[in-house]
Amino acid sequence: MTQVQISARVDDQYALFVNGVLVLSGNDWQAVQSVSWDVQPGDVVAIRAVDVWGPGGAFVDIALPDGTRLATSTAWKVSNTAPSDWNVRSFNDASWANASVNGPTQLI
Ligand SMILES: [Ca+2]
Repeated sequence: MTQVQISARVDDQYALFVNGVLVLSGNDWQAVQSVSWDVQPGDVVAIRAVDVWGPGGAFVDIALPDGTRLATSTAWKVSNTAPSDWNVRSFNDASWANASVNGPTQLI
């Protein structure tokens, strides 16, 4: 296990999961929230983001102990609908679209 720092800022509301476990949530688009969490290769970080009004977007940054940063990017998968198991390791997201970057780099 490796302890990472997961930070998120979402316009407007979100719930962030690691392997289906809720680890962060919020409803203030101006606030960055962070949590330290133990992960291992193959773990899934998933975020449910909801835009209530105006522009919307989500930014997630995962900081590893060696300085590596894994931020939201076009490598992340997105969908407007999801089955109940969408946020666990066994879920196959092959049919989901890649995220698009909107505005600043790494804002999806
Ligand atoms: Ca919004």
